[in-house]
Amino acid sequence: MYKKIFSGVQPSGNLHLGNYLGAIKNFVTLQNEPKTDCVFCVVDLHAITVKHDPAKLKNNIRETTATFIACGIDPKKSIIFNQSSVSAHSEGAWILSCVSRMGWLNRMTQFKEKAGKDKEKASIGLYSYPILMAADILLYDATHVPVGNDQKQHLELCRDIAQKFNNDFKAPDFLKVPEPLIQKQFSRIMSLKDGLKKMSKSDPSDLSRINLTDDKDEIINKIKKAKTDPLKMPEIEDTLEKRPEVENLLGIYSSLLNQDLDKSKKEFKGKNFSEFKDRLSDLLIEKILPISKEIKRLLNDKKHLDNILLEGSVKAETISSKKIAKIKELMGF
Ligand code: AQP
Repeated sequence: MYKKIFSGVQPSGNLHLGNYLGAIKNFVTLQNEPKTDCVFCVVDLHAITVKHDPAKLKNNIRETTATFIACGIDPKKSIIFNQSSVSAHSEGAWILSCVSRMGWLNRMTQFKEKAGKDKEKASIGLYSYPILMAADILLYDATHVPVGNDQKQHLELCRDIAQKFNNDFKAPDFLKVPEPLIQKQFSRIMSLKDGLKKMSKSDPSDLSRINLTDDKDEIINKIKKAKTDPLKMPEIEDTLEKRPEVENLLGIYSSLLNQDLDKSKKEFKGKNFSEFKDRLSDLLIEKILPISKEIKRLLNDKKHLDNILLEGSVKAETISSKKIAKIKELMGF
């Protein structure tokens, strides 16, 4: 079956292990599958939904682009571009916001988490950003969207929007209803400081995450300081519900090796944490350091990165301008 993949990552700095294991690693696998076309977007319009530093935005866009490439996305095989350079995304978001219902958006838990107690002061963009995300996906007729578990609800909203548009404008199957691609295991990597909180770019503590630009000493230090508990490493039959930090670290280890949690549990059962942490640091250094070095190398040639984005934008523009023209026609413009 032919697959059209679309996914995006916000250029809000500090891309981390959660972004890699939850999303980008999967992008690379998909890119290399037969009968699959991929579009990967640096979703810079999403990055302005919270306060951002204009002086840093351009470099953050380049850094996210460099991260895609350093992780294995090949601009010759996949389209890589930044959202703000293709106007159909903003136009599509407005049109689809007139199809979406307030009640649907009011249910989005990520807005509640991100806006916190001060939701009156949150931007309208933060509230409505899942509609922009829907436009991103629907403009490219994506059949599948690889995301981390935190984006599942937004994908469901995107499916609802597509179905309502098709019904309202009597255009069956015009907007393709996409399937989420969420890994069965390890699709939600948690903070190194709190096993109940998602690893996130915006966490004020740098010790809460492994950044994809961290060096060897930073990785060793962060794993050394990662929260654990006073017990020994679990036995295979132990459930980890009450030990979220241990579950998370073992999950990271397993995901990096593409192996079952049980296999990792067996490897370290009953051992001291220090032994496990040393092995985890070594593994992270082996897997993340080459990415980190490649990101830094690519960032030395800004022009090259800008050209990749420009070429990707031209291709993305060709696809999305046709789709937005048809959307407008169906709406009677
Ligand atoms: N902790 C995570 N575990 C698994 N997957 C994750 N993703 C993000 N965090 C984790 C996945 O990475 C992709 C890109 O995410 P994003 O940068 O566009 O936005 P986000 O989900 O809001 O990421 P952050 O790190 O939490 O950013 P901030 O702090 O800026 O809000 C998505 O597929 C996401 O699921």
